[in-house]
Amino acid sequence: MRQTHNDCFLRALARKPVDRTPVWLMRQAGRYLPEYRASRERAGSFMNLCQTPELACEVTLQPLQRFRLDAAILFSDILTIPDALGLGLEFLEGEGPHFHRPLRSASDIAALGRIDPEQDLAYVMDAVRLIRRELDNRVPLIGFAGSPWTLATYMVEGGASATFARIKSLMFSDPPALQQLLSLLAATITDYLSAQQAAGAQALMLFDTWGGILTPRDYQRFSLHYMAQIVASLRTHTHTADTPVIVFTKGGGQWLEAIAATGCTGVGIDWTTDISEAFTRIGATTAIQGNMDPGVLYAPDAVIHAEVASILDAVGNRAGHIMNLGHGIQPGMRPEAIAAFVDAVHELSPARHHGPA
Ligand code: 1CP
Repeated sequence: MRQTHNDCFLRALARKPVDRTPVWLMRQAGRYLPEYRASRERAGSFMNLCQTPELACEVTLQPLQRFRLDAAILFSDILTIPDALGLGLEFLEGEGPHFHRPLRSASDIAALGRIDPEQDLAYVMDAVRLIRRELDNRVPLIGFAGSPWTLATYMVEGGASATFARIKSLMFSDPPALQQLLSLLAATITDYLSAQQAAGAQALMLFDTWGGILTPRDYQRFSLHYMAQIVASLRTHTHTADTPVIVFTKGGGQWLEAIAATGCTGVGIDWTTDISEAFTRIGATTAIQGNMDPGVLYAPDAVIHAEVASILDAVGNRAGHIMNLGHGIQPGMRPEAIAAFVDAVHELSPARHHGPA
């Protein structure tokens, strides 16, 4: 396979020297882009957008046509796995995800079967292959999945939640039932990520959006334990042994050492952690991805520029930084604000990599 033309994202993940800091953004494809809204309109529904490889490919590439990004991320959703497991996913306009058959009892969990991602999520692998072909090695492609704990929250709640009443109720009243679900998800996610790698994904990311709602003990027991299993399994399979894996727990700043100890290649951090301290804690073994407060993107361009400078200053000339937000782009954000963020990284970061130490 040909070398990726722009490999600064993969080099930074490997903590190798780079000419400038690589940059991409979580949710870089999405409703803040008018061209995304047009594609979604044509698709008719969010699920149809995800399930039609030509459309998924089209929206994956849209942000790359506008901004000088160093990685593409597969356009899909973390909830494709629960959908394939039979929960019946629908995205209601303006309301977010909704499952027709949520898991409401231990017997619902016991009745779940195994899936074969190559078969049951073939549309995702078709999209990965098509995106790789269309990217033509311009930048690497990131594949992803939700963490077992984060998927379990949606599967048990039936959708988004403000209180997490149902998943917490299950966790505290019937931990073995939850652990059964998390084990099944860990095995399924491993197969799913491995299939994405086989289809062409060059780095893999685990989104643990809701790990941060747990106590340190329960984070270890119900979230990190299963992510560590996934990373360990990917490391033992020959074809994924060298594939970089990024683990992102939103709100996980106090657990960085434990996350790095899973053996992942990179750790995503949100904006509530000081990035300089993060490097001191885990930068000797692990790359760090983040961590601008996405809220800065509501501010004028000069403020965005100054915030990028402040993050780059905090990192200094240490290797292994990938610039990103601390969480995803929101629909109301201006595309020009994203351009200001990306352009500031291009303008300000080369001096960090070449200049005096
Ligand atoms: O209306 C629309 O067009 C749908 C909006 C949307 C988009 C653009 C959803 C529904 N998902 C996505 C794409 C998506 N989701 C990507 C694509 C790649 C990218 O450009 O980054 C990725 C990586 C995700 C991952 C995802 N989905 C996460 C983890 C990351 C995070 O943001 O925390 C989560 C929690 C979801 C669930 C989900 N899917 C969609 C929504 C609105 C939500 C959040 C629901 C909630 O509020 O809890």
